[in-house]
Amino acid sequence: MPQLRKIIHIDADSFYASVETRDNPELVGRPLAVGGRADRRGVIATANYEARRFGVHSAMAASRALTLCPQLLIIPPRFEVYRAVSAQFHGIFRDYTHLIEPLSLDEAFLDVTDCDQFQGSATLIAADIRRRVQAELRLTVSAGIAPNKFLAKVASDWQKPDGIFTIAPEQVPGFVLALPVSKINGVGRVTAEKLRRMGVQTCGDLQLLSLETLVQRFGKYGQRLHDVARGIDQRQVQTSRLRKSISVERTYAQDIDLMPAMIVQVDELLLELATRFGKIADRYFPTKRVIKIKYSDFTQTTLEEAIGDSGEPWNDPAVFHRLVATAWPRGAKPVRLLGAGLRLQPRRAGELDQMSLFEDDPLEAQAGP
Ligand code: DCP
Ligand code: MG
Repeated sequence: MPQLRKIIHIDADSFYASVETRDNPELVGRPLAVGGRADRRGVIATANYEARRFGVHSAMAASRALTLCPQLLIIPPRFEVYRAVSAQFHGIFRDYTHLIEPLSLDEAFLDVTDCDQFQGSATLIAADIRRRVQAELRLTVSAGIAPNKFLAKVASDWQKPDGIFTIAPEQVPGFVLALPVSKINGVGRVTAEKLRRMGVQTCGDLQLLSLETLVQRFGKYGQRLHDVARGIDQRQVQTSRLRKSISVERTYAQDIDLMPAMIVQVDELLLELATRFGKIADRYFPTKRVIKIKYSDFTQTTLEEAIGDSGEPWNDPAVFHRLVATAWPRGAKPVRLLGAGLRLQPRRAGELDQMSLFEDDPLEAQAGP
């Protein structure tokens, strides 16, 4: 029997938007989104709950959001502020535990198994964290409390926004029975549809499939499905994580449809990639070069190629140019986004990178010219 842990998952409510309303109170009550400009093909990073009522959501084109909600106010992101707020969240978390795993700027797992405040009640600890975030930062975060990471994350979403929800160990078997499989991290539209065709909609249904069947249909992920269907998740809260890749990408205001223009853009991406990689080059070496292309119709393709030992530098522009020239004809349509990246290996076994999540903010990469 594995030791039961006490895990809290914290997730700020409509994070970027809440920070903006906090700092600009006249925006309270208005439908608001943070994102790029509609006339520059911007994308919505997040919307407040007023805007969500109109169907506006993250990753939606800003132009589409304005169609759904014409009075929507879209403001540009202020990443430095969100990063500073995130650091303040972590300052509060550290008063309860040092076992903190950040998932993004506004989301983290906390392992409070060994925290003895509030007689060790994880629910009371989470309530206290929520109280302090409200009092000190004037923001709301939702909290989920459970014996493992999988369930804690489900729980934080359960009463969102401004919610708190606990799944006690003895409630786990009952709770998972009716839990839709779409709530499982990693089950996207495709897997959910595949499961639905197998007659599976809830974790209860999923429990009826044997491990053999699941592994046969889903490969390695089958074991994971078998576990989480029963509310089992042994993953530890990881205070630091290994970086596997690094990349930069840009969405363009105007589609690019000529190879010379793409080459110019790739060179710009390489300069930025070199700066970013430079900060971690003492700990990681690149094993592959990667090019990502998103076409005007939003289909995308990636091409990666191992870096040989012929001695040319990883950022040899000629090689990246060739990758783009090889990948582009697959879609042969105008290009709205280009990305360049590297797959990485740690130089020493066990090398960890504390800051990876913060350097890798995908949104930052989205702020196009
Ligand atoms: N974000 C983004 N693009 C996405 C998803 C998120 O830029 N596709 C950014 C903006 C969000 C922040 O990350 O404010 C946190 O993401 P969440 O998924 O936690 O969304 P929110 O905090 O905005 O809303 P919720 O209340 O649902 O947690
Ligand atoms: Mg959030």
